[in-house]
Amino acid sequence: MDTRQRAEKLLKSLQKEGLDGIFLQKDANIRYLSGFTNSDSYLLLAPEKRAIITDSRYTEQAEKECTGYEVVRWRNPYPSLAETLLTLSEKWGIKKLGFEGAVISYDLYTRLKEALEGIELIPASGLVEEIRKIKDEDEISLIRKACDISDKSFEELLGYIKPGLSEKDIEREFQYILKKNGADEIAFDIIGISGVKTSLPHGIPSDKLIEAGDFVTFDFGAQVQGYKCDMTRTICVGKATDDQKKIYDIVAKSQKRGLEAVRAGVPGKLVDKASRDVIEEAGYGRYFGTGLGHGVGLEIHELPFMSTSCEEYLAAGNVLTVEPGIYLPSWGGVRIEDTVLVKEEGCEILTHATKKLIEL
Ligand SMILES: [Mn+2]
Repeated sequence: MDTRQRAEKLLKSLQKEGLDGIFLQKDANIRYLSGFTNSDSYLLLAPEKRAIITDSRYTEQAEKECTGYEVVRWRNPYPSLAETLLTLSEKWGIKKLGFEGAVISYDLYTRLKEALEGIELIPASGLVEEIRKIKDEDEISLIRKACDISDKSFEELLGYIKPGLSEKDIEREFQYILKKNGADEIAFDIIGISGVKTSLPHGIPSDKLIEAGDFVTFDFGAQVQGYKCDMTRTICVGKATDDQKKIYDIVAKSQKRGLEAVRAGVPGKLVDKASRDVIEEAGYGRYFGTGLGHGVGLEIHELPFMSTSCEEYLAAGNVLTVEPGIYLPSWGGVRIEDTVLVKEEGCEILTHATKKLIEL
């Protein structure tokens, strides 16, 4: 799907909402609709009209990247953003303008409200995100590539890990390996934590040294042309104890059940339940505090979500994570996470690193 087709889809949503146009600030939405790969810019869209509003740092780039868009430069010596928006809206005949209430600051909203006389500002968050939930072939192939790079890089990293290195040493090496293997960027800050710190679902790598017997959890992903992979593996440095094996096996079984439950037409909360039941039946339900998974694409966390309360039905073309975990304070934790593509009859797992407990 090219950016013009994506814009057409959004225009249909605007029509349904009774809007004449929409003003966007979220980078991922702007990239999706226009191909613009940088930041700090805005997009204005109305029937037959599309503009990127940016400043002199990005105008040349936007002109090259955003086919079909008028590139409007604002900031010194040109008028303020609010005035720019007013001029365009009047020219394009916009009376009801949607904006991302969940994204723009109160300050910007206040400035726009003051300046846009005669134009109704209507909160309309999530319209682009709703379209982005279903990935097209091009998007899937980029996510696939990001997943392949992530798998390959993890395999390579395993040869580097040994007791005496710090979490930060390993994080730095991992970033290097991911980029060397073709990642444009790291999809998000790598979580590479060890020992008792593995009970922190989003722990931060520190100077802590890896010790023999430590669990080490890696939550990581490559990014390719904006598209992300999100995966987690927990390994043991040295021989795992019976307790470590026991917790690992419960999470692995839970993750497998979750994967088996993913398919189009199932509400997210049922997939969450299939996976969560395994952990609850083993008596660790209270140590699995997160939802089971989330959509992934241009953003690391996007629609749809899978948690105990998600009524939304999965659809073919969703790309999701399945990531149960058990986190035992002051002891440690295990999380196993794959990125998967939802299909009519099940799912395709896009991350392939082994889920057997690795004992280095
Ligand atoms: Mn995740």
